[in-house]
Amino acid sequence: MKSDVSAKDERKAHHLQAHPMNALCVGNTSVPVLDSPSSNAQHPILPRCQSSSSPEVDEHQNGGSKLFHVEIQSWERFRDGYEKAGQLDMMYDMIKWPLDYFLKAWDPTSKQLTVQVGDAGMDHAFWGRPEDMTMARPCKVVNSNNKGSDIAAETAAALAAGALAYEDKGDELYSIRLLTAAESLYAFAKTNRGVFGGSAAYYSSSGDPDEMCEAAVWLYRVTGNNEYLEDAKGFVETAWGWSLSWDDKKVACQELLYEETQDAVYKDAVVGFFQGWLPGGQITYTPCGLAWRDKWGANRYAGNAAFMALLAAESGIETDSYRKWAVEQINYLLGDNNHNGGCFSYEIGYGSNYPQQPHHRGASCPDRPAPCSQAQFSANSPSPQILQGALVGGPDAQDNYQDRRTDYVQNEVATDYNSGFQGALAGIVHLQASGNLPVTNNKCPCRN
Ligand SMILES: [Ca+2]
Repeated sequence: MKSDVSAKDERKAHHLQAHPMNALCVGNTSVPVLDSPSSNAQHPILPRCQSSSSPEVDEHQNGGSKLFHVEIQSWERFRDGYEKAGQLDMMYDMIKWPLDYFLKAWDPTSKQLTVQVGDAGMDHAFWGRPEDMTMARPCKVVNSNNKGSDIAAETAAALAAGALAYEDKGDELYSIRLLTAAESLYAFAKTNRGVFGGSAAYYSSSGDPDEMCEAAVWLYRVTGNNEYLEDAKGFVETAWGWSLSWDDKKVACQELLYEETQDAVYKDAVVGFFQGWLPGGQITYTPCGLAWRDKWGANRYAGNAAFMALLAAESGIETDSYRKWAVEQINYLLGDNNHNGGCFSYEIGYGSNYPQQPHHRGASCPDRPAPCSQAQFSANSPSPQILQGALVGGPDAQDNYQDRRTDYVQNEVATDYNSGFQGALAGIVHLQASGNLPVTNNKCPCRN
């Protein structure tokens, strides 16, 4: 078995250089946003495709569900962590917004999935509040003519995982709606295979077997139907993943299948992934010990990998070493580093020493009716709104980090940045509660 880490690394690096605006997509639903909507509110986006005025909180939306299923996976495994933190209701609220969105996005009659709202170019040319956006918001769709089984299957996985979450919550009706949509969307994806190219400049996609595999496993978990499990075994790739990212979810499906089957093939693939990630493998480590996968959002890759390590540990794979490594990575993100005198949290709002200038348009704007424009983008001053809970991109390979809004490589925030990170936090609370928090040995410990 060979790792594909190096090849992926090169492809990714090339992709990022070729598309310097790559990471400007911000304001997605699962990063804690300002003015959090109530759980009963209707999502206004889908009926507004092509509209010239749209008041939604979200901005340019693409990539389908990205790593949304990861959030629900963390709920499933570390539910007690959310309970102990008093965040269980918030978790249900957080996942219901995108689930409602996906239900509206998928039309099983015409077999069409809306996968993107907004024109990326026009969207990125604007700096200001989302509620002040007035440009056209054209949609991109996936159907039998425009293939996109990667996004369709990822969305099906999210819907199926959501069905499990809401069944557990006791909302049987909503759970059935989610499952029904998940099954028809998965069936559509299976008969219309092909990678979606419509977001290539922003969230490129290199293949769909990982998403197909995830959808099949989650559907098996909800229905118990063995056909789904057999499908998943057919789709799974046992190569070692580059990371857990919007494009590459191999390791997630390897872990899911190991949990379902206890088959050593899948376990070995997960172990291989972490051989690449743990010290001595193929990942650069910063002097203070961050597993640094890429200059673009290094924290996000570390957070996602830490979450996977906690999941793998929970299923009995290298439990002690994976837990220790995962907690050390999260420790780094929350303060065990040397930035700004040390004890710097890359999660906004945690402690008192955290990023002041995330690359986030809404957060950079003063309260209305004060104007907000490009001047706020360039202003070298703290954002007036606190984007509580968002993880910013992170440092370079030498632990250097500049808290500047204009630097979107280091200061981006996005759903795929918070998905694994927040799951890892729930996992750590779970370890604390069960008396299993490992002893860690961070290189730049916070002494305050
Ligand atoms: Ca993929």
